[in-house]
Amino acid sequence: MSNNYRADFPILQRTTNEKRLVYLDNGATTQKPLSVIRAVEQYYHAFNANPHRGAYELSVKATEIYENTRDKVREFLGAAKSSEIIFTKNATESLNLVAYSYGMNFIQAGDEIVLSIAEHHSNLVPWQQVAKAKGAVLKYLYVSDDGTLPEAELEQKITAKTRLVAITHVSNVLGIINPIKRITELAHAVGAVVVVDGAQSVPHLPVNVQDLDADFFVFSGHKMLAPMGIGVLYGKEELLEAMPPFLFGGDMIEYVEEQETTFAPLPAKFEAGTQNVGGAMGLSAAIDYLQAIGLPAIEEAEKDLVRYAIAELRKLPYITLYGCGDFVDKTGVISFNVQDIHPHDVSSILDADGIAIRAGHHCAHPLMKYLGVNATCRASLYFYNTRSDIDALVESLSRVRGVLGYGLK
Ligand code: 7TS
Repeated sequence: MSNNYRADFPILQRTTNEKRLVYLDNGATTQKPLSVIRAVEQYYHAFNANPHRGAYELSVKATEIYENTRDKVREFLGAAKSSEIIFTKNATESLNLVAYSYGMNFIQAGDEIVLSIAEHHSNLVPWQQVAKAKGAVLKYLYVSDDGTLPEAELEQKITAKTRLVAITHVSNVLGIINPIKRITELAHAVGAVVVVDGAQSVPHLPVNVQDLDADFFVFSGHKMLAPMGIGVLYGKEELLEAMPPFLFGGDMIEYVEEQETTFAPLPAKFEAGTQNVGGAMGLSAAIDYLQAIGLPAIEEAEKDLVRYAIAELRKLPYITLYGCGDFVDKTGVISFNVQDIHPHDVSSILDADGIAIRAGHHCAHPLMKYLGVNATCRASLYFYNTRSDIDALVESLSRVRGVLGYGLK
C-alpha cells in the first residue's frame, strides 16, 4: 500500500524535540485524522443536545447520530442486531460490565474461569474480583516461546468445569493473533461463554463477531482513530437479556415506582446516564475512514511493515525480540529489549530523536513475570507508519548502547 495517509493526520505534521514525529505507540492510542476531528467539532457546532430526551429538532438529531453510529458498529462487527451493541467509555468499562453483570451473577463456587497469561490487566483484574467474590478458580493458558497459544494448552485447560473464557484477540505486548474460533468451539462444547478482548484487533484486522462466535466482544474507539471516551460492548442478545443492569439511573429505566423499577429493553438497559454522542460521531467518522481503506488492506500493510521491522531489528545483535518468531501470525506490535539498558532509558533516548515508543509493563504484569522480564520496549505500528519510520527507529536504537557508554556488539 503506498502510504500518504500521514497527510490526513494533523498531529503527524508536528515536530517533537525538533525532530519529525515518528509515532510508534499506536497500541496505547492512535492519532486522529482530520475527518474525525472535524466530525467531533461539527457535533458541538451544530448538533449538541441530550439524546433520547427532548422532542425538539436538535435532540432528535443527536439521537439519530447516536443510533446511526450504533448501526454502523453493528455492521462493522458483523453483529446480527443493533440492540447487541452497547456503548461504554472504553474496553475496560465494557469488560467490567460483563464481569459485574454476567460474572457476578452466573459464575458459581468451584467454576473455572480460563484466561491467557497475556491478558491486559483490564481483562484479568475484573475476573480475579469475580473469582474471589464467587469462590471460582482462575486458570491460565500459558503461551509458548514464540508467544502463541499451543492447541494442547487449550484442550487441557478448557474442561467441563470451565464456565467462562476471557481471552485477548491480539496481545498488546506480543501482537500475537489468538485462535479465537478454535477457543469458542472448545468453550461452547463444554457450555462456557467466551469474552473476547478486541482492543488490539478491531483497529488492525477484519473482525466478524458471528464468524468468531464470540459471546462478548469489546473494544475502545481511541485505538482505532476515534476520540477517547467511547467504547463498545457486543454481546449475544440472549446473554444480554438475561443479565441485570450494571449501572442504574436515567435512560435505562422503563417505570420507576417508590420501591420498584422496571428496566428499559436492550441496549438502553446498559446505558445509564447521558451518553458520549460527540464521541459516537467521531467513532462513526473513524469507521468510515478505516472502511475507505479497507481492513484487509490495513492488515496486509501492517504485516508487511512488521516483517520489515523484525528483519531490520534482527540485524542488531544486542536486541532481544519477544513474540517475533518466523511463523507467528501477528499484527504490528513489537516488544523488545536492548541488552543492559532499561526500557525507560531506551525510550528517553529515542524520544530525543522524535520517536515515540512505549516502555514498561504494558499493563500485563503476569506476562512480564512469565517472560522473566520487568519491562520491555514496545513499538506498535498502524497503517500510517512507513518504512522510513522503521528506519528511524533502527537507526536510533543502533546508537542507544553507545550513548550510555556500552559497546555496540
Ligand atoms: N485490552 C487490551 C488488549 C489493551 O491493549 C488495552 C489498552 C485495554 C484492554 C484497555 O483499553 P482502554 O481503552 O480501556 O484503556 N492497552 C494499552 C496499551 O497497550 N498501552 O496503553 C494502553
